[in-house]
Amino acid sequence: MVIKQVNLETVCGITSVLPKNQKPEVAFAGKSNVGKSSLINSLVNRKALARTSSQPGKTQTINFYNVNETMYLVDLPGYGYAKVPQSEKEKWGKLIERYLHGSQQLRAVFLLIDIRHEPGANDKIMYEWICHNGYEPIIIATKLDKIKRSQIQKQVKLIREGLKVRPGTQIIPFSSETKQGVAEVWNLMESLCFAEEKQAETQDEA
Ligand SMILES: Nc1nc2c(ncn2[C@@H]2O[C@H](COP(=O)(O)OP(=O)(O)O)[C@@H](O)[C@H]2O)c(=O)[nH]1
Ligand SMILES: [Mg+2]
Repeated sequence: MVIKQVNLETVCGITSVLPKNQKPEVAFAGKSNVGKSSLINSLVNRKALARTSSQPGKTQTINFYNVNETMYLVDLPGYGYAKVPQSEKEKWGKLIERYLHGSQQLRAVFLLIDIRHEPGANDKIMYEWICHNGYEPIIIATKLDKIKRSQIQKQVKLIREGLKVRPGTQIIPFSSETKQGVAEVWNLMESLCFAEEKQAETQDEA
């Protein structure tokens, strides 16, 4: 997709009313520091639209980025930040649950996992939780530039087995440094968000 315009349209905290958007949404989940903000910046070709930081746990809101007035990229709160009290974690959990359960426009959920590491307990919980809400998570294995090419298959297998992914689950290696995977993620997002429109167009043309 050619990015003509992108803006942070809605920011929701634990007490917010979630927006009833009229355009398709895709959401991104993952542990703090996994590279979620960097991924969103890469996808929309901006350096600092979504804040990136080496201080994890700061952006505890659901952020809706409007892309070209045609769809939304939805940044979910990062989990696994140890310094946060349990009561806060539960509130974020409820907020994410409220969103996954309530969105009428959510077409896909991407779960980000650092390609260098085996998925942790929270990653497994998140994976199951997304499935439980009726979505088939697509895995993005981040920070691809940090491993050798020869390690990729082994690490992907580690993620596949660690999360016990459902058969047919896609795992896309990705790097915000080299932009590897950007085109693949966009192809997927476009087919998930606009497949019906495309079909209608082809029918019109015929
Ligand atoms: N080498 C490398 N570093 C990355 C990549 N993605 C994110 N980072 C770094 O990881 C840290 C956390 O990234 P951020 O996007 O803020 O993670 P978030 O907490 O999931 O939003 C930052 O220092 C980023 O520069 C990547 O693909 N490659
Ligand atoms: Mg972030």
